[in-house]
This record gives sequence, structure tokens and C-alpha cells, in this order.
Amino acid sequence: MNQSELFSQIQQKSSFLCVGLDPDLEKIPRHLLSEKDPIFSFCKAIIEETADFAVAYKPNIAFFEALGAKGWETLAKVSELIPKDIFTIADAKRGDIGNTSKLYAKAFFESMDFDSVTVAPYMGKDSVSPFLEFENKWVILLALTSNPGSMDFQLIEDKAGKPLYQSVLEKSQEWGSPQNLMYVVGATRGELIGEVRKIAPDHFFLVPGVGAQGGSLSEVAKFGMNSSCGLLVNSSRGIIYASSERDFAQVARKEAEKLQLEMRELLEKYL
Ligand code: NUP
Repeated sequence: MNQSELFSQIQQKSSFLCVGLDPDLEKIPRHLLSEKDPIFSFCKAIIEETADFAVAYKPNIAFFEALGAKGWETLAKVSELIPKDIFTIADAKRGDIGNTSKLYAKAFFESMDFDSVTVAPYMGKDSVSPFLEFENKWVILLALTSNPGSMDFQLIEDKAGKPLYQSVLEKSQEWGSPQNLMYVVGATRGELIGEVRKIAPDHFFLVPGVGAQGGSLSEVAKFGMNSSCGLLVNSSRGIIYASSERDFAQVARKEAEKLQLEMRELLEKYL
């Protein structure tokens, strides 16, 4: 999916919601455990109920990998289930020397047909570029993450006082364009989203951290929205684990709808 198709989905649905699929056998409703593939049944129900409000789905690969070979099969089945007009993100946080990155890219873009994959910038250009060579596919580069440990390295300043995440944003714009490169910017860093937007005015941001991590959707929109929206705001636990009862998917739908309604207002306000 290209940038204008993504923006057109956002306009059609009045939503920039990404539903995070972080399915955990210990957290999914108990009654699903008797199913042949409980994780698949869980994701299927969540996707069916939230697809009206979501412009993206983000399976976090760890939750599938943890189940070994069966988890990979489930991931492939889940990714095939996602409607084709919805953007897909493999949240895998990959990156390695060039020839290895190329195979990570093949895994997510060819073996599985994800639109994008999250990539760590730490190993530099030759570790990121192989992902950028696939047509109509996206790299989502970790810039300023939502977790407390983001302070450990990302905010370290160089001699000129520039924090590391800003160098990542500047340097990586030499590797890709707003047509194939997005950035992860955590919702928990509301005050800094505006700084990131100044450095990357045209790029889409994947923004995790609303819901369970406490980030504010209105702050994200205020500081982060651009003229093509430029935001995919993710919520995982806040949607998928809103209920652990038999009605979990309907409750997830309500949570997704709540966020979408707020997003509709924010789009009207800022776009
Ligand atoms: O900076 C990041 N923060 C973050 O939480 C980058 C991420 N990719 N994530 C992921 O987003 C995290 O691994 C999880 O899959 C999701 C957030 O989930 P939740 O806090 O909404 O449950």
C-alpha cells in the first residue's frame, strides 16, 4: 500500500487507528483454550469486530514466535485474514548486516505479505537499506520509543547538544523517503512529538503507547498530525484485552470505536 492509498483509507474511515495484535495464551479468554488454535480464533474475532474502525493491524511477532513453529503458522493465517485495504505492520524490530537484513525483509514482505516491518536503526544504513528495496513496502524505524528505557540511549546528546533520536531521524532520511519510511514515536513522549514532526514533516509516524501505557491521543494529534494525517496510533492491550469474557470481541469493538470517534474529531480539528 502506498502513502496516498493509506491517507485515503484514513479519510474514508475517519480513523488513524492501528489495532495491535499481541495475543497471549495467558490473557485470552479461557473459553478459547479448547479451540484447535486459540490464538487464531482470538485474532480472528478481534479482526472481524474491529475492522470497521482500523486502518492498520500490527501483529507483534514476539507473541507468535513464542509458540514456535505453530506460532509462525498462526501468524501467516492471521495476516491472510486481514482485509486487503488495511495496512499491515509486522512489529518485529529487525535489523542486521546487509545480507541478513535482506532475508528478514523477504520473510515479512515475500513469504508473508506484510506492508511494513519495524526495524531498529542501531546497526546503520546497510542494515536498514535492504528493507527499503521492496516496492510498495515500508520500513518503520524506531526513533523515539514509548518505554522508560528509551532514555538510556535515545535521549543522549552529542557534543552539539543533539539527542541521538534526532540524529536517527536526520540520517535515515538520506536512506528512504516519506513514501517508504515511517518512524516509531511513542505516545508517552507527547512533548517531544512536536520536535520529531519538525525534523520529519512529511513522514508517517507509528505511535504506540496510548491506552495501557498512558499516552494521550489528543496530545499526539496536536503535536504530530500533518496535512496527510501522518499518524497511525496503536493500541493493543487497551482494545484486545478490554474484556476476558465471552463478549471480548464486542467489547474490543466498542473500545476501537471509542478511539475512532475521538480520532474523527481530531481529524476535523487539525486536518
Ligand atoms: O516504542 C514502542 N513501544 C511499544 O509499545 C514500540 C513498539 N513497537 N511498541 C509496541 O506497541 C509493543 O511491543 C506492543 O506490541 C505495542 C503496545 O502495546 P500496548 O501498550 O498498547 O498494549
